[in-house]
Amino acid sequence: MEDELVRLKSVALKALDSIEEPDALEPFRVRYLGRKGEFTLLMRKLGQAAPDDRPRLGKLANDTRKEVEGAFDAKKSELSGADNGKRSGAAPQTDLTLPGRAVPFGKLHPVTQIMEQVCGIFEGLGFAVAEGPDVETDFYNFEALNIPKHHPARDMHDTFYISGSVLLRTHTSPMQIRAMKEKPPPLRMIAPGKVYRCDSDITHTPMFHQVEGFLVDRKVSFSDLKGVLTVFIAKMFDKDTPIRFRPSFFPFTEPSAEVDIGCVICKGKGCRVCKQTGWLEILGAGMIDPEVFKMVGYDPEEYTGFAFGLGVERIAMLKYGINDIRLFYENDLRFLSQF
Ligand code: 2NM
Repeated sequence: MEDELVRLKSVALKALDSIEEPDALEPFRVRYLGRKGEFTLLMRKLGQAAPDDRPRLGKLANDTRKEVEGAFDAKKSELSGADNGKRSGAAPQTDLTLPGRAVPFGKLHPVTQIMEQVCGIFEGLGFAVAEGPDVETDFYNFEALNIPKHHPARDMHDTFYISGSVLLRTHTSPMQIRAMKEKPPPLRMIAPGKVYRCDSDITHTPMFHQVEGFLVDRKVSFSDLKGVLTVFIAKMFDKDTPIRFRPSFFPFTEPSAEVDIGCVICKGKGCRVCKQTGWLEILGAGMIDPEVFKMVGYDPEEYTGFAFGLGVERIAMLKYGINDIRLFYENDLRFLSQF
């Protein structure tokens, strides 16, 4: 009986301790202290004890019960707030001198910030901003860009297919194809947005952001492309950042080039980021292939144009010295709030 009393007391006090709402008080009282509660049930067993033990056990049972009742009353007044301030003897309730609660400010995601900066520069150069669906068809994503079925160039983009010829766009150029099909030249546009490729490591995420752009008119030349990209790089990075064009290949441009800038980390001296070359690749570009013009109904004899594309995360990583692209998408505010 003694053991049972000790156990009941500890169970009851523990249950009382975990109560945080006034509504939970009455069920506690009924269960432990009520007429048919645990204490009453235990005290009924007093009759079974040896007559000599009864007075001692009876007193112990009463004392234990009183102790729990006392704790219950204390809890009740604590939860009703009647005790506020009494303990310290000071005036109760609100401390008007406390500073107000700070409202935390959100900010734009670093990738969004860079995307807005890139678009802002091209808008300043007269480029309009195109929009289009993330879910595309084989025609807009590949066929119209001179990437026929079973062409090895399709392997460059590990495509997420939704069904047959419906897929997640692997670049933002489908928006540009749509724009060219709708409007005759002259046209200059950028297409910012999410793109998807089945690829994941420290420099690739299955979803990332691109800004692509193009300009079509009569007599557009490669020097126009160089001029526009030189201005873009001067505005995006340091004003005197070195820039170079390297021959490359894309199915939708001919000739094609990859554009490097002098390493922003080591200023061209050679470091880990630029793999000791002193240069960083940041853009792909070229003169739009006549085959693309035929697909959108432009006359390649009359018009020429240039196009370019860049990865927004890559620019953000170079600008901020971030070495793992996945940090952008872990939603860790300690990382994100730094930008
Ligand atoms: C790049 C590189 C080179 C490009 C081409 C076109 C379009 F639709 F006009 F043909 N848009 N973007 C292009 C050209 C994109 O990204 C690395």
